[in-house]
Amino acid sequence: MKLTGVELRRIRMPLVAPFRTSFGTETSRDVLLLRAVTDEAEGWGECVAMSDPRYSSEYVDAAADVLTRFLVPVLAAHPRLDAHAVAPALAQFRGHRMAKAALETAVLDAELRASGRPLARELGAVRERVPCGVSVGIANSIGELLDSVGGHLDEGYVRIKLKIEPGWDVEPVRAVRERFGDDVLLQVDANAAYSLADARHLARLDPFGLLLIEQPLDEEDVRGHAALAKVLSTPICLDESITSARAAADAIGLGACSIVNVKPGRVGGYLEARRIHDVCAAHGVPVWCGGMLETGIGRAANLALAALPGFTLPGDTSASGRYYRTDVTAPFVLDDGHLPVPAGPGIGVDPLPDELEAVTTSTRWLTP
Ligand code: SMG
Ligand code: MG
Repeated sequence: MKLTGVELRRIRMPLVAPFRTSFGTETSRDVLLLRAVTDEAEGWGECVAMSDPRYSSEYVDAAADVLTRFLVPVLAAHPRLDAHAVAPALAQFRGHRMAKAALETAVLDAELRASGRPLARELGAVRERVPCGVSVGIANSIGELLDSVGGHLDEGYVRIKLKIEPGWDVEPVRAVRERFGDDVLLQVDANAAYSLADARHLARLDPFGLLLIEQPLDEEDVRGHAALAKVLSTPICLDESITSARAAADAIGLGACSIVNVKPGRVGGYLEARRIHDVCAAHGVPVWCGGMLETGIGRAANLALAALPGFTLPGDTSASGRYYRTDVTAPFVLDDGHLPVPAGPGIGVDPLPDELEAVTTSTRWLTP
């Protein structure tokens, strides 16, 4: 394949409600979409970087910059491009995994569309639909939280994840358990808001039978997580710390986690995400698919990944309506707590031109 150009398209999608985490409140999603044009087909990729470098060091403007100045020019000069050649070609540039992931996904989508192959089958999917969880932001009050959790359970979500931070942890978990019972699959996500000094406080979550606690400590504090794991009976799951299959193998080897959240954008793409799945499976470590408030484009690809055999826990692969009143693709709608895995070529969905145009804030066409 030969890359003939890449369109960078910035869109702004209003959220149906503000989404608050330990690092900030989102009211809209500023997304960078990539359309890779090759001599054989076109493909789409969605960059999961957020507006500000708070979830991780990456942010949308930086992703657009590194793509424009470094990543796209190198791929455009590649004589025989395929998705497996992308990461080696871009390895000369450090970091920027979210930008690299978006570009690799767009190339992979084009390659798969050219030969009529669905992404799910390419990755090794074994399911046609996947059970879905939902991530519930920090609320203004316990009452508001219970209304929100109750609404999501009524919609059919099979697992609830509560965002936590110091001052919003034990009480919200207790309240949800008291109202909805011990059978609800429940987990929490701190987005690195605690330190090892909080170990005894976090152990107060143990009696509530949580599936896991996600990323309690700093992303670089792998040893701290290993020490915390010795204190908690709640299993530790890492998100921000797992930037590659090597990082996953190290974290597992050090005893820092017993569950892994896989986000293709965070680790450089779907091919590395599959390697993480494989490493975890080899160690008997369950994985689940994380979310970054994706539009239908990123969501479609995540559903393909979530259909792999090692994804034994429900992911943050919620319906489009969890975040967006209108999506840029046909919306993903929950059916009995599940979403369908797209079966068409590539990522299996196409942006709707009018919907896409309505939310576009800028476009830029990059040619060799
Ligand atoms: O897509 O449903 C989603 C978001 C799920 O909580 C979610 N993501 O740390 O796992 C995480 C967060 C990162 C984004 S928070 C703005
Ligand atoms: Mg997380």
